[in-house]
Amino acid sequence: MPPPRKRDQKAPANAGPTGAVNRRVSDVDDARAQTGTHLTTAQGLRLPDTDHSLKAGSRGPTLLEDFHLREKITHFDHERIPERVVHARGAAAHGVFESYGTASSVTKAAFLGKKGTKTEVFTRFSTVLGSRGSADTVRDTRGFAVKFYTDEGTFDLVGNNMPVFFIQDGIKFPDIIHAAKPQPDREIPQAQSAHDTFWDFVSLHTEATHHVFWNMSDRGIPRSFRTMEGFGVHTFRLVNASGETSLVKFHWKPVAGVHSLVWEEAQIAAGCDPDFHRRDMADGIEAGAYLEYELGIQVMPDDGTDSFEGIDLLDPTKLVPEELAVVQLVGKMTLNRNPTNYFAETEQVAFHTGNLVPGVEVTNDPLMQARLFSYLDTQLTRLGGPNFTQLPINRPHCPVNDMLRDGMHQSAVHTGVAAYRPNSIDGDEPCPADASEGGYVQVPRVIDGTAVRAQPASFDDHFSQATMFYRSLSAVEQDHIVEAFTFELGKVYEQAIKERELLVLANVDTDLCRQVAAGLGLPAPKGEPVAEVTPSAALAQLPVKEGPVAGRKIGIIADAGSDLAGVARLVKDTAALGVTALVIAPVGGTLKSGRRQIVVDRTSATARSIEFDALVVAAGTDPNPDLKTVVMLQEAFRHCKALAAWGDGAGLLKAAKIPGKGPGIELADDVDKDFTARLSAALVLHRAWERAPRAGTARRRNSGGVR
Ligand code: HDE
Repeated sequence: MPPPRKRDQKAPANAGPTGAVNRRVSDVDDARAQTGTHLTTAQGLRLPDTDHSLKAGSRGPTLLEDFHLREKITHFDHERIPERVVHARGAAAHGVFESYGTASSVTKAAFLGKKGTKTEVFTRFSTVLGSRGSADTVRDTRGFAVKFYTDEGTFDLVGNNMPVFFIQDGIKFPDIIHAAKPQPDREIPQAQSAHDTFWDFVSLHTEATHHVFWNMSDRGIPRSFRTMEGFGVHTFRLVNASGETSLVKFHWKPVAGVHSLVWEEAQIAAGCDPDFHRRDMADGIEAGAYLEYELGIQVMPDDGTDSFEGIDLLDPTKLVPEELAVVQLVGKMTLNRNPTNYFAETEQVAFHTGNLVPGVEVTNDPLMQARLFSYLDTQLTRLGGPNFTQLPINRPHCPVNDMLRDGMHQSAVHTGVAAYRPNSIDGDEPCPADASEGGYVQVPRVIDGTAVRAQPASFDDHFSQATMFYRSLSAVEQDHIVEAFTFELGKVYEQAIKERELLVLANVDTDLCRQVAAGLGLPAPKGEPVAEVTPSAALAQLPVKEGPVAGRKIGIIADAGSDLAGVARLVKDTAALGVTALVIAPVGGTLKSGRRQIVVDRTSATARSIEFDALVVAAGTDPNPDLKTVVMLQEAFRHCKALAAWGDGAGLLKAAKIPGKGPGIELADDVDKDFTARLSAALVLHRAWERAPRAGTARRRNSGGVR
């Protein structure tokens, strides 16, 4: 807290005229919580003992007089704040955004200006439905919220990993969330949509269909945060220096490619490692494998129609296919620093769709309009008052002079007496001037209309883009959607809800509906799906575009009898590619052979296949594995991951009933360059999808099988 300033004192260089100093999270001394070398009370009183309460005799009752006990317990009792009403489960990282300088023709936003302009960012990823302690890998939409600390003020791009949303009007948000969160009688199920109220809602509000298809697709179970796309969802209005406007959709394109888990893997991870995604991000950053995403914009003319190629740009259940408006890359975000303290940063960060900068404006999308109210409002309860912008993580990284005063948890010590403007009293305390340059001025817009609770007719098409999405996917991805619908509806108790959702599916794709109905043991109803859609190749995750191998993880199965020189070489060679190799052995400690020693990273009891993108068996390893190792290898095989062995290590694969050859199975005599290169090529492909078990369908709409 800055000391009170006398009238004749100069403000510190980084202070606004009110004296409120702009500080960053790194200014830990500001909190006066971890200074000095001795334990103290919150008042700074040194404490010789914090393990024993003050009692009337060593076996007597505790004295009310014990102020230290009371302070310690009282503070503890109030350590929790309300979790976010949605997106409670999240993880975040700091980073930097660098402009490519390619957006300046459409926006005057300084952070998108000159090539090379750098802006600090804080990005929080989240699931929507689960509580703060729920599992990372549940089937759900993921939040992708980025705070840009720009020189012109903070800009928040509060997006998701899917380009569309369940509802068209924000007034329905409490309803969809009540339906999707655990049911209120028993608070079951946690963090998932596979239950009656969710399917009741989405089958009654068919505008949700497109988003439901994204959730049931592989996008609902991302492999990691680093392999997720992000979308601003709504249409934004960008304004350039000449005042010309365009309508845009924001996209984040992960440099590592777009990859997902398979359903069984997601379920195993939810039990074995509920922190799967946050651990992956934190470990990756710590190991120097930073997360990278390019920001892109689809630019559409702002011609007064708010539509483009027949697509209503104000309807958040619709996307604009990339084939109609290419995604132009305008910059790159690199997440390169883990938070120091989860609560201070990740939990207390407050995003707000109304945090805009000159050059970025909103549109009339009725979902976006409701959000503009909600994000500020929710912080009042969650962060306990109106001063949450003073929390270190929420402070702008530019001067602030807001003329806001007082309120709960006020931590600025404002000087002067005239907290209004203009004023003639605080003489040498000049009140802030109007920003004649660089101020935020909305582009003048004509607003005219009759007050009605109604929506345009164009919002009535609930199915055609769901059909387009489904038919744009590869056969493997389509199979996954069939399986996901069959699983989720199979968890629904009410027959009427299943039947109603089948009717929705019948209006999207007849064959899909037939397959799901067969899985549920119900007749397939007849619908009227649109006859013709133009598929959008950009919506499919397969075929995989070769991405970087860095950031991938392999497990090397070895024991005391293994070729430890080969193990050491593989660890070294893969590390050079940015791949983390962990050694898995029957017991912990060190594997020793002669003078060579290899530290065991995982035992067969602590390792599980889900952690690895590939498993490799070392030569010399006992070919009679324990059951856990067999399960691990079989899971990796079922999940289409790369499997490899050198020398007689292949015997262990055989013992686990893994075929001796086939897609994604790499065997070699020795660890050499060729072996590492083949392993790396398999990793880059993410999975050997050719091994995927096929759902019972002969029909393949998209040019047959995996393309
Ligand atoms: Fe949110 N949303 N939302 N949302 N949302 C919140 O804000 C809300 C919507 C999104 O990591 C809340 O601080 C309404 C769409 C993310 O802290 C709350 C509506 C999209 C996050 C809220 C929507 C999102 C939130 C809860 C419909 C994608 C997590 C706590 C009108 C474009 C941000 C909070 C973080 C969080 C309201 C719809 C994304 C209650 C009313 C569409 C990523 O204010």
